[in-house]
Amino acid sequence: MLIAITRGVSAGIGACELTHLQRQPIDLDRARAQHRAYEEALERAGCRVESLPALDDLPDSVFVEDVAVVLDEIAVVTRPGAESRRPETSHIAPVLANHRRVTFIQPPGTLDGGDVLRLGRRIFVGQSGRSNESGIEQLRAVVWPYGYTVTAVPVTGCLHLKSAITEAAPGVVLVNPAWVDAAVCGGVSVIEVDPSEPYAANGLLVGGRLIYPVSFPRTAARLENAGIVTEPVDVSELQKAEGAVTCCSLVLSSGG
Ligand code: CIR
Repeated sequence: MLIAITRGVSAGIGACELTHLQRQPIDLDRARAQHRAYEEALERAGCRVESLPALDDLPDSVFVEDVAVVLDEIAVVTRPGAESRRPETSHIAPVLANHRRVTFIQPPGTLDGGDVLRLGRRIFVGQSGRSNESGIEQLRAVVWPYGYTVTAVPVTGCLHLKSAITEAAPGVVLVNPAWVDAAVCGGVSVIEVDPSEPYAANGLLVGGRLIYPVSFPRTAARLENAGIVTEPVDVSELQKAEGAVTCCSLVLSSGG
């Protein structure tokens, strides 16, 4: 059984952090409707959705992926690179404690879950504006006893490693080669985004389905040509906040 932890869209999302995008008005009602449809897609993929209440004073708190890394063995509460996001961690820690032993990234470390890509027992962490060497080293120290390797990966031009590369199917990654070199992952097949859709590398593989934004039809066609069926979701309002599909949930196995 899979559990997907989500959090409602903050009424303050209009004041979200933005790094690579210009601020645009976000329609809160539409964002909330899109988020509910995303939760329904998670349910169709076999998840029990644990939907947490919105935190209206924390604009980016819908992006729960960034505040934790959850493995079968342990949960690591991160220390987000953006200072405005650090208070989100005290809201997620007690929720995760219902499911896992919880450990915390300590200063001076910073780590955003959006930088953490797990492929089996291999964990890749983006060296981005959000995750620093100390954060990566602390994650490595926590997970190596469980048999995970941690590899730091340079990323340029985007917010997080998973803006640039995600797992699209077992053994297959979807990548924007302008932002990251997929060769670092080794031993996987690679599908490149359509060059006209630079933000298209973020899909959420869950329960054998790829939850994927409707806004990238050319890359979706590439995925479908490769035999990967997508579960389309419209997340246009969340994309204005520099979010994507992985970032709105923490998926964990309830047997872990
Ligand atoms: C931020 O800059 O932190 C948010 N506005 C967007 C975070 C998106 N997170 C993700 O892709 N993992």
